[in-house]
Amino acid sequence: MTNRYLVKTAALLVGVSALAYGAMASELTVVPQPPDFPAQTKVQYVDGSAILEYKALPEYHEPSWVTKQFVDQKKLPPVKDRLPKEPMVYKTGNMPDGVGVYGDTLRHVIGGRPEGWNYWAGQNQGWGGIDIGLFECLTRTGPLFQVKADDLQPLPNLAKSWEWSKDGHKLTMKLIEGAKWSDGQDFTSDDVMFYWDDNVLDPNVSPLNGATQETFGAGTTLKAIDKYTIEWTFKDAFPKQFIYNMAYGTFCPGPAHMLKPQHPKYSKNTYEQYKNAFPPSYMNFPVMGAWVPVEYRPDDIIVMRRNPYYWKVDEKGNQLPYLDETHYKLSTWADRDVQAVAGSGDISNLEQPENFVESLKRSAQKDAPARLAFGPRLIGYNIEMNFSANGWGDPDARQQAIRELNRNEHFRRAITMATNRKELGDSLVKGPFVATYAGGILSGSNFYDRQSTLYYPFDLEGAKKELAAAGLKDTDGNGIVNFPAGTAGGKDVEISMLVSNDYTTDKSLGEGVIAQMQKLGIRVVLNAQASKDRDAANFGGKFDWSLHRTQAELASVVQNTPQLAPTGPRTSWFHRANNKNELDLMPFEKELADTINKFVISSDPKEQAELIKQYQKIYTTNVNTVGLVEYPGALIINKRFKNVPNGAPIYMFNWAEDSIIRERLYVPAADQGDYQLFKDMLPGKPGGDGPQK
Ligand code: BQZ
Repeated sequence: MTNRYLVKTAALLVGVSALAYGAMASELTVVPQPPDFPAQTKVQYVDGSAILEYKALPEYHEPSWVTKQFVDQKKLPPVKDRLPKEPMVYKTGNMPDGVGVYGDTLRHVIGGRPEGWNYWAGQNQGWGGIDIGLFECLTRTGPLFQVKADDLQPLPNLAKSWEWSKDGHKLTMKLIEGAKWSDGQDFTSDDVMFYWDDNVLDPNVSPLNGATQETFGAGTTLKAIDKYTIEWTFKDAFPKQFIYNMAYGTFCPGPAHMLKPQHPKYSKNTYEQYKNAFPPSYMNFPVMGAWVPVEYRPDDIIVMRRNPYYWKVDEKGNQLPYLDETHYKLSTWADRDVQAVAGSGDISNLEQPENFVESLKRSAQKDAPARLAFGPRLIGYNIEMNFSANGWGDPDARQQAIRELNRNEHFRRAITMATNRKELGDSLVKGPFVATYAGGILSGSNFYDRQSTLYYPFDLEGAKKELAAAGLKDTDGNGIVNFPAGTAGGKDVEISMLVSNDYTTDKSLGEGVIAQMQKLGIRVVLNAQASKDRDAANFGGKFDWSLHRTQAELASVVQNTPQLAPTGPRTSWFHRANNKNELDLMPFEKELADTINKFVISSDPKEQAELIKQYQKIYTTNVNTVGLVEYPGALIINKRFKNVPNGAPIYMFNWAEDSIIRERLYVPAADQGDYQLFKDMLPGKPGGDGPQK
C-alpha cells in the first residue's frame, strides 16, 4: 500500500462526507451505492489445501535454548516425542516470507480484563486475540479470507479430517493423534466430550461466545467412537454449515483433566465455584494454543511463553511458534491503536473511526513503525430491539410495553425514518469511510446484494406520522410521546439502550441516537456497561434496545449462521425463548428462520446466494434491526513482522488475530527487538508461580 494513497486519503478527510443524502421520502428505498473505498491490499486467493497438511517429517527442530536448558537437562522429552505422529505442517508456499527464525515477541494491547481461564464456563480473558491464541478449536475459519469462494470450507485444526455418511445425517471426525496439552497431558476425545456433555449441553453452564446445542442444529448429538474419533448425528442431511461453528468461539475444547474435577457433576462445587476455579492469577493453565500464560499483573500485562508441546511445525520440521513470547498489555481499545501506530504495541484492529485520521497520518510518514491497510466494509452498528413479548429476561410493566412497541412495525419504521445516518457517520469521521447501513448483511460481504437491501431514508415528519400510527401521542405536551392510558401508567416512552462502555464509537453513536430520538419524541437513556456485562445482559434478555457492533455472521454469513435469525430458542442476539423454552416469533421472523434453515442444509452455492438475497429483503423490509452505519477496518501491524498474509481483513470469518496465523509470524534476527520479559524460559507446572528456566 503506497504512502501516496494514505496521504491522498488523509487529505480527503477535510470534510467530504461520503454519505449520500437519502431521498427525502418515507418509501422503502434501495440503499445508496456505498462510496467507493477500494481495500488497500489485494488478497492472493488460494485453494484451502495450499495452506496446511498433516504429515510426519524426517526430523524436527526447536529453539536451541530449549534443547540446551530443558531437553539436555531431562526437563523435557526430545521435541520429536512432544509432537503428534503427524503434526500439522504449514506449507511454505502459503507463507509470504517463507520459513522463519525463532525469537522476539508479539505485543498486543487489549481493552478487556481477564475474569479467569474457564472459557468453557463463560469467562473471558480480555479479548483482543488472547482467547483466540489460547484455545484451539476443532476447525479453523479465520484464514479462509484467502480461500477461493468455490473451494470454501472450514480448515482442519484439532479435527484433522471428517467424512459424511451416505445419508448425510452422520459426520465422523478424526482428531489429531498424539497431540498434547501444554502440560504434556494427552489431547483426546475425552476433552471434546467433556466440553459437549458438561458445558454446551449442561443448562447451568453458558460457554463464552454462547455455544448451545442449536449452534450445531436442533437435536444434534455427538459421541466419542474412540480416543481420536468423534461422531456427530444431525436431524437434517448434510448440514455442512455447522462445521464452521466447530471453529473459534463455539467449539474450542478445554483440558478435561483440569476442568472435570471442578465441575459440579464430579465434585461438591457449585456452578459458580466451577466457573471461578481458575482465577487470572492461576499461571501455566494448560492450553493447546501456541503460547501459555506465565505472568499476570492486574491492570498491567499478561505475558505468555511458547508452548513446548505445540502440535504445529513448518515444512523444515521447525516446531512453531517462531515467536517465543506474547504480551497482552491491559489498557483500552483506543490505546491499542495509538500504541500500534507509535510502535510501543505491535498489532491493532483499527475499528473506531474516531482514530482513523491520526492513525492514517502517522502511518503515512516514512519513519512510521507500523503498516496500516484498510479492508472491506465489514463493521456495522445496529439498534437491536428486544422482540420477546413472552417473558425472556423477566421484563417489568414498562419493559414489557417497550417490547410490544418493538414488535409494532409502525414503531420500527418511525425509529428508522428518524435516524439521520449521514449525521451519525459525520460524527464519527468525515471522508470516504462511513456508509449508510440498513442492517443485515454488510456491504463488504461476498453474499451482499444491494438490490435486496432496502431502508426508509431519513424523514422526521414521516417518522412522526408512523409514531402516531403506532398509537403514541405526546399527551402531556413535554415533547416526549406517552404510552396509551392504561399502559405503563400512560408515562413518557423512555427506552433504555444497552451500549458497551469500552468503545468510544459505541458511546458516540449512542449519544447520536439519543439526540435524534429526542427530536422524534422518544426518550432514550444510555445503559453503558463494560463489554462483559453488556454481553451478559444481551444473552440474558435484560435490555429494551441494544446498540450492537456486528458479529461474524453479518460479515461472512457462513460463520455462526444460526445466529442470523431465531432458528432456535437461544440463537438470535435479540429474541430468545422464555424459561418455558417458548419463542413468540412474528411472521417475518419465522420467514427469516426458515430461510436460514434452508441455507444451512443447502450445498448449492447459487441457491445459497439466492436464499441470502431473500433473507436480506425480508430483514430490511421489516426493519429487523435499525441499521446505522458501516465502515471498513484497518489492520495495523509493526513492520518488523514477516509472514503477514496480504490483505488480511480485521474481520471476516473471524478477527485478524486468527486470520493472520500468528504462530507463523517471525522477525528476522537482525530486526528482533529486546522486548522479551522471560527470555529462554518455558511455562512451569499448572498453578505454579510462572515460567521456569
Ligand atoms: C478483536 C476482538 C478479538 C467480542 C471483542 C469485544 C468483546 C465482544 C468482540 C476486536 C475485541 C476487539 O472485540 O474489539 O478488535 O481484537 O476483541 O476477540 O468487543 O466485548 O464480546 O464479541 O470480539
